[in-house]
Amino acid sequence: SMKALSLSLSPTSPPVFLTQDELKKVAAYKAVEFVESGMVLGLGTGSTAKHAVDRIGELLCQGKLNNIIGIPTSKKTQEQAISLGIPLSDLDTHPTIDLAIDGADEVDPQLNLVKGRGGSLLREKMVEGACKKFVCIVDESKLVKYLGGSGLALPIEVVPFCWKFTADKLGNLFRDSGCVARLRNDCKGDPFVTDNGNYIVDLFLKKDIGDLQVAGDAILRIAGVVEHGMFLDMATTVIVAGELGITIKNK
Ligand code: ABF
Repeated sequence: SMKALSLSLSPTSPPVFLTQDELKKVAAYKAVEFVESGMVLGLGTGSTAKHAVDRIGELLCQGKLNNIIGIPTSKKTQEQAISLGIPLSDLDTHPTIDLAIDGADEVDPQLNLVKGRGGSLLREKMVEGACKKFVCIVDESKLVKYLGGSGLALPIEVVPFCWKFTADKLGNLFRDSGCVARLRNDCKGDPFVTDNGNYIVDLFLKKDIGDLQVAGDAILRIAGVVEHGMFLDMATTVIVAGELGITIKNK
């Protein structure tokens, strides 16, 4: 059952309008309230998760948290955590994670997610799949009626070898949905390369793709595909920060 709890940010004072980045920070700080000393923590990637990692570093530094072990979901987050003095480990050493905090690109009403606009979906899926609790943090702009509904792409990590062949197969899979498959480029116009040395094919879906589990399995059956950006039934909690307050949705 899904329960939603709305908390007003300022019940008595007049409304304060927050920027999108401030909303991300509100969601991130709320999630960090779930962190307890001694936990093994999955550390997310992206501009929302960055606030959570900063906050964890701050609480460690102030001595309000102790014995935390972080498992980063990207090289970027690894660097951030190191700069904050957060002790780090990996999934080989810590195959079970107490809690992960990470952002998303889209959240549907069942708390299914699209992730990977930041390019770190594979490590995120490995880490968040190993968590007892996965708290996803978003501002309200990430809420969609169905995955793909924001018009943003569904990212797929593929091996560089003959990526066009893989991209064509991906596009054909969703041809009925008017799908366009496009290789992601970096700012220089070269292929974007993930932390794992792979490429990303972005699938632009024109409409609802139906059963997400079926679609995800079909994507994974294509040779050359490493992982897709749908995180189905993985988030245990989604914290949404909006202009009217924080909403906490539990699976
Ligand atoms: C990570 O960062 C990714 O899974 C997702 O693609 C992205 C969201 O970034 P932001 O918080 O900057 O919107 O969570």
